[in-house]
Amino acid sequence: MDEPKELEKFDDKIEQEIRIEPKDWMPDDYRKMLIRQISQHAHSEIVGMLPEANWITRAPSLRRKATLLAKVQDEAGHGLYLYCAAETLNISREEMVDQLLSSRAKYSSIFNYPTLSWADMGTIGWLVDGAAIMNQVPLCRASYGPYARAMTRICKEESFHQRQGYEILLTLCRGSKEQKAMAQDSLNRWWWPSLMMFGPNDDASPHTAQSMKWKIKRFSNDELRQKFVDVCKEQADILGITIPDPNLKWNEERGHYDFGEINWDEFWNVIKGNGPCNKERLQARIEAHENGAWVREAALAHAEKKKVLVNY
Ligand code: BYC
Repeated sequence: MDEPKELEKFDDKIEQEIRIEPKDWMPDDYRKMLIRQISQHAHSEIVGMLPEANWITRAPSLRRKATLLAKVQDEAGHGLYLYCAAETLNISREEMVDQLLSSRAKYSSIFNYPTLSWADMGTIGWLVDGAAIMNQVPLCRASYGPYARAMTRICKEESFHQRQGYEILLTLCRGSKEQKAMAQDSLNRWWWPSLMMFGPNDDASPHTAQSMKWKIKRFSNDELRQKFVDVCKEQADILGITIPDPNLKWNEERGHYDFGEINWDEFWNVIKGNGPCNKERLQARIEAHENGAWVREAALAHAEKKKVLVNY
């Protein structure tokens, strides 16, 4: 089939909500858009293990330690499903990892902030995993099959993560005055960076319009951010802590909460590599990659040996 006919068939599938699969013809730009988003999503899961890993040895009880350990392991799993989904688009794992380690690929801005207290484990689960769910549930309907299927499983686990985080905060908020103050301090530090997870405002987002046309993204950055604010306000009220935004007010006419202006200078600064922990996070990944070289070499040698045995 010539290209215009292939394109027509592709557009038709998108229109009719028929999933695009790895062996199907797809426009180059669709492939590039997916590789960009899925690989950066995978990097976010992997780098996202670092802030919480910081607290595994200091979790306050065996139950908390086991749960946090399991959560951090889940994030590794998410990274792996997503790298596999991206590999179906004809990019190798090595190339994606190289893009991350050489700062040519991004990962979520949120993981460049430090985890200073135990309450941060609760806040990350509540807000960071909460924002992730808000963004990722619609991605279960993304037009590219392998991405959508990976997201279905990831969302189930994220939902558990969100609840474990909220439960940590509920315990702190119902505890001593000092514990509640720790929860409030944590919310103060994580609230605005969590809103930044949804990306720039729609009018400053170069990819949203095309991504929505191709039904990769189903909602815009601002639509998802608004839904998140609406849900979190109610949840903060139950915890009895205050979202640090004096402009957060119910707007009867819109049926949503109005909220204050995000500090976009801070957002772009973090994305450019100048956030509080960017250098530390990247260094940790570079060291993990270098220290893991022997595992990759051993696995390859083992695979070669098996090939020889099979051929023998
Ligand atoms: N941080 O045109 P836009 C998790 C970049 S991990 C950094 O709106 P798009 C978890 C954007 O990439 C969850 N960069 O782009 C893990 C683009 O740059 P490039 C991570 C950002 O793609 C461990 C430029 O800004 N979730 O749940 O249409 C523990 C313009 O943006 C950010 C995902 O990855 C940001 N916040 O929309 C706990 C979800 N925002 O690529 C939890 C999948 C924007 O042109 N990704 N940029 O160089 C998406 O849904 C979309 O890619 C985004 C951005 C909404 C993030």
